[in-house]
Amino acid sequence: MKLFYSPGACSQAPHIILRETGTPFTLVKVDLGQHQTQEGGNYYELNPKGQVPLLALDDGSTLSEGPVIAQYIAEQAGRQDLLPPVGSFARYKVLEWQNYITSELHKSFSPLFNPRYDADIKALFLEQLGKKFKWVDSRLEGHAYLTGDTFTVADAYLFAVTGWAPRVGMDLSQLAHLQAFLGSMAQRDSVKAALAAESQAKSA
Ligand SMILES: N[C@@H](CCC(=O)N[C@@H](CS)C(=O)NCC(=O)O)C(=O)O
Repeated sequence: MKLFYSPGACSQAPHIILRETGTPFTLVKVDLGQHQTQEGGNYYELNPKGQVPLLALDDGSTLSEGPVIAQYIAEQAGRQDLLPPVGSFARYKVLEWQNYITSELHKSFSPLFNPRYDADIKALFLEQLGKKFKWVDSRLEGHAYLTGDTFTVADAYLFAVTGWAPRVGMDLSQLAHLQAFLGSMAQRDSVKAALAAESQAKSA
């Protein structure tokens, strides 16, 4: 399978899960500004939404929406630690986080990256995001990961979006539990490998 991604974008979450599960895959970088893939194709033809990530299966079918891609990869690999089984309450707790991260964190960053939003609006989003991260920090107290001491797909997603904070001038250094989480994540081989591959691609 192929993962269409952009270095440092939300596609980093399914990228980490691909490596975590040992799934064979090829990374294909997308120039989001030019809508071109590194293979030279028009990205809109693959994904009319124009966004990363996109997973392309060997049979030609595609799947978009990062949180769903990560779930698909975890389930295909039979990794119930990354996403608990259908019907279990633990699964809903992971999905609860997936939904929170996508709707409350991920999309609150979008205006901060958009030059067309004015400074007042950006300040409001920064303030709201700051409160949300403070709450996330409180939920991490006493355990390594979001739903306990087991790493799940939601942790990869939180890691990817939290990485954007320095780029928008958000200082999260006082959030001790969140910092401990980032430290644990940085120790994982899957995360190290994903960051190395993306950073190499960025400078290429
Ligand atoms: N709902 C989509 C959102 C994906 C998304 O926001 N991707 C960003 C990068 S993090 C992107 O491709 N932005 C370029 C664009 O929207 O044109 C998902 O969760 O996968």
